[in-house]
Amino acid sequence: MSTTTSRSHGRGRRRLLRLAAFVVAPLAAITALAAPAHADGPLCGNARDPGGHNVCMWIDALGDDIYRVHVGIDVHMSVQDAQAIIDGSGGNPFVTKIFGADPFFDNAEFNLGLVVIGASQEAGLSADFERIVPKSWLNEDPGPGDRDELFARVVLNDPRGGSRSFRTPEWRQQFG
Ligand SMILES: [Ca+2]
Ligand SMILES: [Ca+2]
Repeated sequence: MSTTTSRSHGRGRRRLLRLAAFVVAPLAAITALAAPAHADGPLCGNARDPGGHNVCMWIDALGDDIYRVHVGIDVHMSVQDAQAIIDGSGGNPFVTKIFGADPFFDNAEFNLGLVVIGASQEAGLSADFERIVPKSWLNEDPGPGDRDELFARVVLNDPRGGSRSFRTPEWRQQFG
């Protein structure tokens, strides 16, 4: 990723999203609040679109070789546009997929499910995605001692026409 990539805790954004979560998805919100923070915090970036969006990824170890993969995104727009996209898409305009990064070809590994989505004046269109997976799913370079590089691609399909694609920075960790 470019030099504008940075690690950030993004507390303001998360707080906002959790407020929205209680309105639209109370069970999911409780799960999200209980999630332990990764030692390094969320890995966030918006290199290609500074000011236009922010997209974050993090992976928490839950024990017994089980991990929680989480992606959060804010796409800045008016609250009216955000609500129109949510309503027009039937509640989920996003497709969020985890990839293993490699020199020649990035392999698609698995999709994440929507946890919560919301429209707000402050953040525009916001959503969180999550999946709990075994460690083997994150071991995208299975050679002995090979470190793994994972990132998320979030595609926003606007029901009024067009789509946009967002990419997180790479999460680098050895999963096996
Ligand atoms: Ca790799
Ligand atoms: Ca590996």
